[in-house]
Amino acid sequence: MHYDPSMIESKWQTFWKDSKAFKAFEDASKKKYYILDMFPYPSGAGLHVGHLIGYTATDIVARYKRARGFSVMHPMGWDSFGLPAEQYAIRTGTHPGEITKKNIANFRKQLSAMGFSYDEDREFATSDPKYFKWTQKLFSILHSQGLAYMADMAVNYCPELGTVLSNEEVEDGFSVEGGYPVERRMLRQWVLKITAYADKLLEGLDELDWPESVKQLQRSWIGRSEGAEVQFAIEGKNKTLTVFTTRPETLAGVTFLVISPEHPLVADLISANTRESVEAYLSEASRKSERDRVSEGKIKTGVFSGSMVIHPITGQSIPVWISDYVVVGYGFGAVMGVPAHDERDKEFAEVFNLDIKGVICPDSQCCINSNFGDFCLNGLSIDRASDYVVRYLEKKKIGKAKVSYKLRDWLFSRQRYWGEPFPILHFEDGTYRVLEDDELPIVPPNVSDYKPDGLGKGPLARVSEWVNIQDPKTGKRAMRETHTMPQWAGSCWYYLRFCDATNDEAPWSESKERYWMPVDLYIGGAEHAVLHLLYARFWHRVFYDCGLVSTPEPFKKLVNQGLVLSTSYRIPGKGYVSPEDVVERNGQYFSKSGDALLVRQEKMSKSKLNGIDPQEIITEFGADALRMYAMFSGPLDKNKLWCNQSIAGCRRFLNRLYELSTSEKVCSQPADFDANVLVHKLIKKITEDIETLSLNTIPSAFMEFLNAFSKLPVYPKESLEVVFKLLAPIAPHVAEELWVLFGNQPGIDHAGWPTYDDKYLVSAIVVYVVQVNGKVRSRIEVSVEESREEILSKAKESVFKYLEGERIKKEIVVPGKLVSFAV
Ligand code: ANZ
Repeated sequence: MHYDPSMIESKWQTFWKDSKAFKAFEDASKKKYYILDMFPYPSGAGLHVGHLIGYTATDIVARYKRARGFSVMHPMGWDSFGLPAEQYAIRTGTHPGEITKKNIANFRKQLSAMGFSYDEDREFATSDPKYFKWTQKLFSILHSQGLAYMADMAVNYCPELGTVLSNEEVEDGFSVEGGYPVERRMLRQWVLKITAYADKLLEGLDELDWPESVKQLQRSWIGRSEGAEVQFAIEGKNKTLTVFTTRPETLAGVTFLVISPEHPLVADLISANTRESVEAYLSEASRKSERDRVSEGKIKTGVFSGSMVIHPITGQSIPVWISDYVVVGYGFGAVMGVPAHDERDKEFAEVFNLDIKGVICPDSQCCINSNFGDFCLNGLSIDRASDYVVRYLEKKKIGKAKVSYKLRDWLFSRQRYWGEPFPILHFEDGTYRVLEDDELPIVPPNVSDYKPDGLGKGPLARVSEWVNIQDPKTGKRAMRETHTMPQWAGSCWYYLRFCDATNDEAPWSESKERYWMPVDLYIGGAEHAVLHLLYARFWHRVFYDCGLVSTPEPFKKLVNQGLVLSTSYRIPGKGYVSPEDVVERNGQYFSKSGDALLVRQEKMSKSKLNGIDPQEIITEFGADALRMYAMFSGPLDKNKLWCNQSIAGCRRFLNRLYELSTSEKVCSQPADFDANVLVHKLIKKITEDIETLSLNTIPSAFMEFLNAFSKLPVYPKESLEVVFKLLAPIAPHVAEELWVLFGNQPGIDHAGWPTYDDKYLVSAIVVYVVQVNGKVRSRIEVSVEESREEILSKAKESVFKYLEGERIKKEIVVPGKLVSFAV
């Protein structure tokens, strides 16, 4: 019989859908397994093959765990608020909700063509009022915990996008989304106090089964530094300047102070003759992005403020400078300049000719030049001197131990239309009120103009009848908040909503959360290493502290999938060429018009014309072949090069299996020893590969198996049924089809997972005779995979008493038979 995926695949997809084959139940008698993908933003471009790699991996594990008797939850949903839909709306005048609906329908169709085993009853979109009602509610919980506040903040404002961006959304002074210039502005914003959770977010990392690289990224993003704060009295003013230092032991080497241009004391420090130069410098600095200001290698700039401070140890007057290499939001936005021991301070001192005074001996790494009465560090090691200084500062009440974090509070306002409105009413007297549960959801009004206003208020501000209301609860005149939440809001808790997706009374119920959480395996792209994964951990930890969830961390095990690369062709200086328009001559590549082409392996993208449409692959090879190939292409967490020929190879394997299973050599006799050896070896291999997520070696294991199995005189039905079960997670359609063709009830995922019997694996064990000087002294059992070194070491151990005190002159290994020592 001939294998035709186009007939088989849609048939089984309909069957699974209609029979709700993958519905997840809170079954107390079973162990649960919650397996989650990072849900997609439903873009207009449709599903990307990059999505498919991760989604196929999770689906394999989900189907495997189901077969092993777990109660599996494998859901899918849509992260559907976001800028692209809004920008499309601006260009076309279509409501972003309409666009989103269309895109979701397309994504759903594409995913279902892959045969993924989602519990469809749990599907939701974050832009649905039924969902964001609870996002608004959760914001009010954060607010009630004192973790949401309003502040005038220097923000990253992107005029082109018409919105404020978080630090994470800005790279080198340009927006990550779209690459537009970003400038600094003051705006009144909602801010979430993630800094209050810095230590908890650090500690929580230790217990997680995550890639070390991701944990390290989060640690350095949080950036915990231990040190001290030191106060310097400003000369002639009754004020002090406080700095943060990680090197208190260098205190005697301070020859100047530097503050950031935005420091609140700048105005106090200016003198009549520095006013002009300081103001010029401040306006210059305000035009630079933060990244430009602090980047290394640039010539330091700065200006003398006009004031001096008194050095607390030496009593000397030292100048206060203003420079943009000092970061406004870090520590106190002020630095004690120790040019002898800090590179940036040294560069600064060299530009402005400031004193340099060494206080640490470069050879002994001990303190020198630091003896001033009751303050004496000379001869002390750095650590001891540091402790001494901190105690000294505390005693004199001019400083104390201090921990600083790189992490800043999270700017949570966006000036956009297509996001969650805040559940906030502002009153004329400047106060505000958080809306109560019975007032939610607050749904954005329908508008026809989504353009940003450039004033930092957001498009909602133009809808006067929506903004200006009489508060039904207080009777006061009130204005709605016109900012919206950032896209991260919806993805901060979606994994909790999946536990109880249709609950109208609460975001989730306690019992369901307790059953399903934490997520056992979470797979997604490495680009979320900090943003989404840090924000979600933050919300979750707050919920945990409020008693709303049962685990401190949401995602137990995390795997980052690698990127999919594909060959791109480019005419240097001109642009990309589609692969169809490429001609090969003697290993060289040319465009049809004869230009020599640059051939590269790059991340797949539309703009590089090297994208692959999953739908085309499915039409040509079938979803099962594509699923198999998605694993075959390489280890899950590594980048991989897309190769259509290998998909054809996967398809040929499925053809052969199908033909073999429907051939006349299929018999109903019990499997003999030879058949069992092959089958049980396969069971062991596939089971271990799925357990360890070494999914890339599964397809070749099946291919090797089939090569050997096809040589058997007959094909026992019971052996093939085991093979179908093993294949079901990877190529579920064909596995289900053959399973049913063999006379079984549909639902192979629920038919149990085969186990192997060691007695059939013995063929993989070889017995070696061990000789010493020609005499047989022992026998050892070794697996066939063992290396020569391992065999020799086992052999030596077994004849230890004959080798003791002897010199081995010769060692011989005859593979599969004999080890011989001459002593
Ligand atoms: C004196 C000193 C001497 C410093 C020395 C370093 C080396 P991390 O490790 O990143 O926490 N600093 C403090 N606040 C700053 C700000 N707002 N912008 C830029 N730099 C700032 O760095 C802490 C060190 O960075 C602090 O320790 C301070 O310089 C500087 F040999 O103080 B140090």
